[in-house]
Amino acid sequence: MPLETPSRIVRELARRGYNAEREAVTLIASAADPATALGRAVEDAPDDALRLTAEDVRTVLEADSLAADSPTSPAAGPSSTPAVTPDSSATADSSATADSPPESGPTGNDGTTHHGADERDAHAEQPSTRDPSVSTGTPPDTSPDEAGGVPPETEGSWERSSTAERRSIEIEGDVTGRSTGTGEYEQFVTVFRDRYERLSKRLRGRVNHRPATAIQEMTGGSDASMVGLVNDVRSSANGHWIVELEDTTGVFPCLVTKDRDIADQVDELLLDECVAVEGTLADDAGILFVDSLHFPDVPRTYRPTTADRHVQAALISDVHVGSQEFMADAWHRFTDWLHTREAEHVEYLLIAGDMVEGVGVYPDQDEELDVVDIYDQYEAFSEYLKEVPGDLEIVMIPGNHDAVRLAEPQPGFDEELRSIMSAHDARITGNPSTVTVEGVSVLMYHGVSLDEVIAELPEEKASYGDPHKAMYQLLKKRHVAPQYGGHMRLAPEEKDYLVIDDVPDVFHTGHVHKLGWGKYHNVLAVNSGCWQAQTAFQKSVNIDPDAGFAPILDLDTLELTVRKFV
Ligand code: D5M
Ligand code: FE
Ligand code: ZN
Repeated sequence: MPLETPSRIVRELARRGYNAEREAVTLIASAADPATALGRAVEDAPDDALRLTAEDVRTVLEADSLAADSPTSPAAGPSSTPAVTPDSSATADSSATADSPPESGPTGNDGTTHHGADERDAHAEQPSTRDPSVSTGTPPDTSPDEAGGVPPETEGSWERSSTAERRSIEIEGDVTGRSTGTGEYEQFVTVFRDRYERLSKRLRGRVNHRPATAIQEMTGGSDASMVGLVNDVRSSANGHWIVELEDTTGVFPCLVTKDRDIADQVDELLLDECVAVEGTLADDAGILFVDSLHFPDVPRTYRPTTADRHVQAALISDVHVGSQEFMADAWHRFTDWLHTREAEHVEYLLIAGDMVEGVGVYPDQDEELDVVDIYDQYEAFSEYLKEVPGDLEIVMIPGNHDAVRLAEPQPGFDEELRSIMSAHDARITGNPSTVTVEGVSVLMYHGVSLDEVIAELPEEKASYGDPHKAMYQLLKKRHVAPQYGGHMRLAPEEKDYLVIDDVPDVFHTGHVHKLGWGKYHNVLAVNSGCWQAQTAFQKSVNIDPDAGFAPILDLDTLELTVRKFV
């Protein structure tokens, strides 16, 4: 096959059993005759080498004078790089505040479709709106397969700064290898007790709370406060809200009258989340009239940590290899771009679940499978992953389509799947996990609970159009999947791995296949879209996925640039 683009070179090298340094691929791409250069480099590589280095390639290029002799080498052609105008690409300003910047979301090719561009978000602290919508520039009208040509940035050789020793990744909160849950009733009691202990701690300082049993003994008319998990929310005959809270001693009913400001906050309540209330007991002491309601929340003063050098991470999810709708061309464009100079600072790739389409995940899913065997799907995914430059650090968590247990927290891929995906030496961790990259903590969670949050909350607080707002709710509740029993399955471990103990600097999810990002109390929330075109099911329920985008995060400023590869 012709070898004009990095992804093709990488595929050809993979076919011959090699992984390669990014610069090695760049050098081959820029050779006068890439096919010959590749063949010679492979021939001359040490027998035991698994990874072709830039040095290996340079040696053969110099020996055989295969290097391109002018910038207009025969290999050069029209650009196949993604067409995003850098100066108009979307950024999420790190100085922005809650619910801030993005009336985010991709624009269509005609630049007209905006997520959240309607002014449903009427928060007072809304900063002046720039237009942070993704610029599409002029998308290439040919697919990379037809485009033929080396992206200009890959012409000639360029040195990547040698930064491997400055990299760091630490992982916390990973259930992999620690799962003890067998699903017995007592274990659910334990995990909810742990949830209560850890979340109530955040609220105890703010209210002078009493246990449910103590409140039951208090006299009518006294002030009282309680911290509890939401056991039930129902409306009374006259339209007020009755919120039943449960702590480790018992339950107590609380009444929020419909004409109070806080009635608006009742809309945000999910079952099983932890909240605090303050109020006054009714004369008969049978119910608490609520004056204020508090969530564990992220402090408004939270200051994120940033990396101390200019380095970037690509945040993606929902690749869905094995689906007929997997967008291979967009993926090739993305991986080609990763080989270009423009992407030289991208040193990390964080993938938030749904690597493959899986089998039997949804009814009738098999009709849309391109690869029907789950292991073959991972083999195929592994081939696509090989297109990613070998010098990127990759971290992956599973999602609901992956071949791990569905119940959350989900452990990382097992040995068999790891060995299938071993070419890249990716770090494999559970869903959720906190991945700290050069000091920046990224809470990675696939996002199944987002469906629940979006279904339960009013449109302006959480919607598929603004998935980051649903993420804000999870941050506010300090729990990635508060409501038990709906879409989200819970595995009762000895502790609640889904509690957000430490405030992350970045919260990265996927699952809903929509792109959206913004800052909540200075935490950057990013839902990263997908690489799967609309499926028949999605069409039937009007889900219009944002496919083929890669949000690129500056770890030194926490600014985000979304690049489009379709
Ligand atoms: O799900 C992608 C999005 O689409 C997520 O919001 C769930 C929704 N979805 C997709 N297929 C179905 C079916 N069959 N039933 C209900 N909801 C669905 P993902 O799991 O990443 O494919
Ligand atoms: Fe998905
Ligand atoms: Zn999913």
